[in-house]
Amino acid sequence: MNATIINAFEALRKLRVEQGEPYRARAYERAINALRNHPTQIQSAEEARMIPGIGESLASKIDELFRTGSVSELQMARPLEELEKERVLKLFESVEGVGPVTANRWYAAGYRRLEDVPVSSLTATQRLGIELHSDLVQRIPRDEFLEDDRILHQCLDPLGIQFVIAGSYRRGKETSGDIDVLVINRPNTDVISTVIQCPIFTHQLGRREKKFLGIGKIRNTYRRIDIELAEPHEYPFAIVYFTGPATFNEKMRSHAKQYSLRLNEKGLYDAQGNSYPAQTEQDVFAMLGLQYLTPEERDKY
Ligand code: DCP
Ligand code: MG
Ligand code: MN
Repeated sequence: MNATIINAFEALRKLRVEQGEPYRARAYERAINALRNHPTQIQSAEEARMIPGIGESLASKIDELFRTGSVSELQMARPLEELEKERVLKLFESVEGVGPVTANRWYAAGYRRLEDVPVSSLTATQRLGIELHSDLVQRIPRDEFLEDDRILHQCLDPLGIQFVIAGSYRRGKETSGDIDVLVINRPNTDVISTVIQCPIFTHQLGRREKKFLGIGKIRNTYRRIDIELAEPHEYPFAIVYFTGPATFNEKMRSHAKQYSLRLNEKGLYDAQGNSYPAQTEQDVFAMLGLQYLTPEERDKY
């Protein structure tokens, strides 16, 4: 909780020590303790100002952090090569199929640009990730999803295949990182193979029995598309899971655990493995003793 603010304050505390300002360092230390004990996620600098131990000057740092995503004083105090390394790692990790481990390995090998990485060392996904990089790093505007939805309906309605676009789009976000499609399984049909016949799909990156990771082209731009396949009885659990966000799912799961229940994208189970069926998303919340939250409300948790 409030880890972003605590990390920034910890860095500012160290900076004050280096600057020979022990009293100011102490002020950060007190604020960090207050933040650690604060029971909720702080949403604004105004809210932070109300917390005893956070004065005007510290609240203004939180304000800057919320507005710009960083504290300029901290950025300026850092050695240049450290900033450069962070920039390069961020670039590498923005490539599909590249995580922190590969990014660090590439940095250690002396690569600084995507062109520096030998093509022969890339996986098929990474190769495509670099080839389509300029498209894939773009956020997807909300109105484009209307088009995805229309095309998928055109394709799948005649076949009786039901789907919902989930993820950040369903949570009402103005832009999304990818397109998350939850599809309901049908007996005697290879549903995923059928779905990816739709003309928006261009590339497959990975596939499992009930999951597809790929790329599609909409309005002349390549986009990441994820498909999850759920059995009809799993749907309420699958839609809660795939709507997210991930932090909300973790909270739901740990909440279930308190009652010795196990929640996942397929169902809710007790310690003996008995499952608790649900008809709707509302049922899933109700069975956990939680008030229903609309998808838009789930980012706060
Ligand atoms: N999910 C999860 N845990 C993960 C990854 C995903 O619970 N480690 C769930 C919650 C996410 C959903 O799957 O909301 C879709 O995953 P995405 O990574 O596509 O995340 P979002 O759609 O929420 O955001 P973005 O706009 O970045 O795609
Ligand atoms: Mg998504
Ligand atoms: Mn996704």
